[in-house]
Amino acid sequence: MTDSWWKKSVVYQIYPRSFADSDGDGMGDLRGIIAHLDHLAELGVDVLWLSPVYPSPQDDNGYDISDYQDIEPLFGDLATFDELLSGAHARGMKIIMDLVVNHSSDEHPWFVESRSSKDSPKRDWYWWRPARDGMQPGAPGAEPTNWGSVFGGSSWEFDEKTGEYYLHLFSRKQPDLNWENPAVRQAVYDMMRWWLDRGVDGFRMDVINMISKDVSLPDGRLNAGSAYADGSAAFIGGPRLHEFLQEMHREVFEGRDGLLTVGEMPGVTVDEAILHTDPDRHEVDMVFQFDHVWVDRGPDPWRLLPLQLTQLKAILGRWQAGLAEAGWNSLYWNNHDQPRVVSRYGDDSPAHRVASAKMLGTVLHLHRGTPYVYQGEELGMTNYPFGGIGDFRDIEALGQYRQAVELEGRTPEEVLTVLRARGRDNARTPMQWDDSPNGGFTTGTPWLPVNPNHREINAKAQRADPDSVFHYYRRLIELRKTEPAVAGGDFTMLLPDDERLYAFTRRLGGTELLVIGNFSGVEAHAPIDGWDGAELVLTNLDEAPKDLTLAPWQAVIYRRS
Ligand code: TEU
Repeated sequence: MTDSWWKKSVVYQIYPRSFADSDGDGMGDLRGIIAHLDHLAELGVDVLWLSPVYPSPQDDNGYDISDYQDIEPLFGDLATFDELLSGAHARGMKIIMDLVVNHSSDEHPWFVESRSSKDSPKRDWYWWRPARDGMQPGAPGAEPTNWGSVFGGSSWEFDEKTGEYYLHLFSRKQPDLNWENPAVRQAVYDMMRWWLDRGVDGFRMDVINMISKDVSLPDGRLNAGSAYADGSAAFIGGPRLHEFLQEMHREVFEGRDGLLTVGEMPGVTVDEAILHTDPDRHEVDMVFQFDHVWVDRGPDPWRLLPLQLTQLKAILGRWQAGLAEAGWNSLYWNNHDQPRVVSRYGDDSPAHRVASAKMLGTVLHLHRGTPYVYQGEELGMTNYPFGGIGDFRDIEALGQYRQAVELEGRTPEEVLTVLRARGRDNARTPMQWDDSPNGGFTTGTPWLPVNPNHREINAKAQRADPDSVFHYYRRLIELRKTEPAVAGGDFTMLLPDDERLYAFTRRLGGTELLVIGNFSGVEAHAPIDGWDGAELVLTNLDEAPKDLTLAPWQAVIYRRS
């Protein structure tokens, strides 16, 4: 892809089941998205990323796909999808699809065939292995490796019918596809071309850095107190990953323009990301790295660490510097797997919610890279007040809770403390459209409750209020279009040792921008010289700071040339 239009673009992620429900079944759908396209156009975003909308048993809310070439009936049908696509295109927005091909659903016909017998022509489309040497198949501890699955329990499921195990890095209803088999890869490329021919504008590729495994499947190291080992050394950035991505590029993307590809890559390093995103290597346009959302996660998964701003800056500064020459960063605070950023790195109390949400947006959007806005982030939506485990629906929360409490002896309360703060359902409560009983999301019973704060925090109120988070995000997005240094400028981190202020400059030709965000509830002075008399481009509070002394949660952008 030669034009790199996506460097000047902002992507908006839609989680369809929680966006807008048009038919009262409590579940968002495509018609609901169509009804709100004007909200997105007004915000000014360029690309919509749809989390999976394919037929699925919904074990992991659609990340378990049973048919790659159709639409989940709960969400609509292909004709409605085409309508959504043309509605977005008519408003100048592109649509990229979620591509979930590390695994399929166990209800996909490929897997149904594969599990039917050891001689099935599709047996080798998945990872089947016998029990550990000398052990009784199905007996405790006889799994082929000691790996734990991301959602708790072993990553191997014993299948009575043929007496073997299949690999599932996620839930047992998400068997891993075997990318070693060229027929699997060709089937995936075929399917991708089919969507592109239909008019979609690219893909967000789910855990794409896990598709290549070390075929010897070595055990992982077992940590004290854990029931299962972390096997990721054998499948994160595996031996053939670059080869597979280059093959995919050749087979699917070559000769097509105007597309966007972003690979989700938990655990990817800066050095690997440079190789993945260097345009001369023809792999993907950008990756989602995870370092900056793992900053508050210590070695003990069930202990919360407070944010240390110096660490966050060290991490994002390293990514900015690493991809300065070749490659390109994606920028995100939020997605459907992360808690709400205003509750996590900001302050969601009534006094500071609006200011801190705007500050976080400012800092993110002014980095060098392509920003992603997750639905509701443009409203400053917050975490949900979850009570007990019965309030959660996410397979990850439920599975990890079971493993931690039942197998590893954690107390329910220590596990719940972390799930309330970090659990994925925080991102998945319905979009807050207005102040009516279900927030305008549905006329029925929402599949996950609407946050009670929708009476204060909702799109209708914010679109009518020029000082809202919504209009501030709109201005941030607009600034990317009007100030070339936002997309094109280089990046220099300032004040790396300051625990309150996040400060950096962006420079393009003779123009320089200074960006500062106060990540604290106290006033803070930035000891930076040379900006007297510079133009204040944007701030999130009524008063401009004096002498670079920022009020609590204040953000500023200055320009000089
Ligand atoms: O997520 C991959 C992933 O790494 C997540 O498991 C994440 O680290 C974790 O949930 C953080 O709490 C992708 C999708 O985004 C996620 O929704 C899916 O559940 C997962 O892959 C399996 O498809």
